[in-house]
Amino acid sequence: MKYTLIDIPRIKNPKGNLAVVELDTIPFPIQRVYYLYDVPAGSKRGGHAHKNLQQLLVPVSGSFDVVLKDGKHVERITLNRPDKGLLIENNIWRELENFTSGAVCMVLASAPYDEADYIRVYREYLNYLKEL
Ligand code: T46
Repeated sequence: MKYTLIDIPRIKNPKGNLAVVELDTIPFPIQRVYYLYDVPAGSKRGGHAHKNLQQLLVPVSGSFDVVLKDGKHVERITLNRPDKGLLIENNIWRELENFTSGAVCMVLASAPYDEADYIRVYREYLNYLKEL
């Protein structure tokens, strides 16, 4: 499964901690930053794969689960530390759920938004994998 948990370098301080993502923290130059917030209880996000996009998901507040599928394996990863990010490479199906109240999912992305890069139907995703 093409994912990696990344330790985000942090500077600890009794006055509050500081985490830094720099060019060498992740394997791509950041082209876009967006974040999910005010996610209602029970709501699910994601439910798609990307043909080319790579992303780092960071739970800057609260926690949520990410379910990853690659057509053969399924993995559930709980993200609950602002200094631990989940790097998801391309061609991986992802579903996000179990957001706690006030949770914020910040995403650092390798490319600008492009709807043509999405596969939003699971059956189409499985067919796409067969063509690779
Ligand atoms: C992912 C998870 C974690 C934009 O116009 N620009 C953007 O940069 C994004 C990300 C979305 N949009 C539009 C497209 C849709 O009309 O915002 C709407 C909601 O997007 P989507 O249904 O893709 O949102 P999520 O939360 O299901 O998925 C997003 C990312 O799309 C996806 O890459 O991994 O967050």
